[in-house]
Amino acid sequence: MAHEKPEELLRLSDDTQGILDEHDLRPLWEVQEDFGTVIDDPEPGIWKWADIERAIDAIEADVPIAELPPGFQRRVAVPVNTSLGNAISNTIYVGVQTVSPGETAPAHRHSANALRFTIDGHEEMKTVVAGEEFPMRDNDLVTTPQWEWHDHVNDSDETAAWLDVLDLPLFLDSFNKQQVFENHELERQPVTKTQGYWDSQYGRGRPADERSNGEIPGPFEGIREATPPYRFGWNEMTESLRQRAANDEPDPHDGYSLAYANPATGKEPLFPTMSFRAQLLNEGPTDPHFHNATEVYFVIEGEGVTHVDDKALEWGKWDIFVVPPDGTHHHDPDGEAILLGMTDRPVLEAFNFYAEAEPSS
Ligand code: 1HN
Repeated sequence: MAHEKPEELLRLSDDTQGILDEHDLRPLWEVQEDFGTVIDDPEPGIWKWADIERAIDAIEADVPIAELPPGFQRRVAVPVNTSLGNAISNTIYVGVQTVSPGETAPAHRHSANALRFTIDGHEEMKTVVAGEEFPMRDNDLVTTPQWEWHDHVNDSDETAAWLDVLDLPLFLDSFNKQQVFENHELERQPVTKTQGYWDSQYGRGRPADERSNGEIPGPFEGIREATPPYRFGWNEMTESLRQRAANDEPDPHDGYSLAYANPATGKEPLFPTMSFRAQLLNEGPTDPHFHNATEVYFVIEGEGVTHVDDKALEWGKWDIFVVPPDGTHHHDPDGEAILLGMTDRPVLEAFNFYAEAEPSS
């Protein structure tokens, strides 16, 4: 395979170059130019709710879930970073999904870890995970962990919308691996547990005899504890955020923030690949910093602006924005705001690659 060489690079003799070309070998002083360029870095970017809403309403009117082509069979508007083409970042994917009254997004399972953060929810809008129906009330977060069956069933009389978050690009694109995926034989998986079952296994009280599900499910192996199916109710999260704001000092970069803990470990990250925080910003601008992790934000409440290098991302309720690796950034809320912060930091930390700093000037 012959590669183009800029003129100023060291030229090998034709004989040497011929040998290298013939055997798919390249000298490092040429290869080094290509490192870090195979997958483009995402640009900082923002997707405004008003635009997302128009898109999801329009595709809902056009296509019933039942008529979607084979594949994931989800009706989703996916924010794509133009430098990437299929996701907002090269590790974390987000999308906004709708399910109309009476519809079901059919049951399946896959390699990727996922969660749902409810935008427009209802008690009778349920994500069924591992045999239990989890109601999706506004701002509830429901995990659909790796290899657990999940379907979304709208038994309410209103369209429901939520944010899907998956570690899909990390596995499929960055690692270039095939994902394992399986459709359930039924559109709706059987409900085999009563509501609250998974909380009885991983909530504040635990089975006193033995834990029922410490295993990593499916064909996977690893050293991290599997994340269980779980619902984080928004009432409890906001109450804890208020408690922090009343008693603790804010983090200079993140405000008052609360990590969603993996219920199996009691600690962040929620998934081996992704960590999530609810962040209350109410004390003016945060301090600028930069790090090599990607951050994606969903605005739960409020308005403000996040500066990333020389870009100003002006956000309001339900907007989605991305802070790419190494972008110097700080948040400047207009009064009080609450963000859902999402990061791939655990992937970097797992290999001692995470680094952050404050700008020098
Ligand atoms: C998926 O399983 C869902 O279960 C949503 O709702 C979005 C995007 C890519 C791959 C799987 C869901 C997805 C997805």
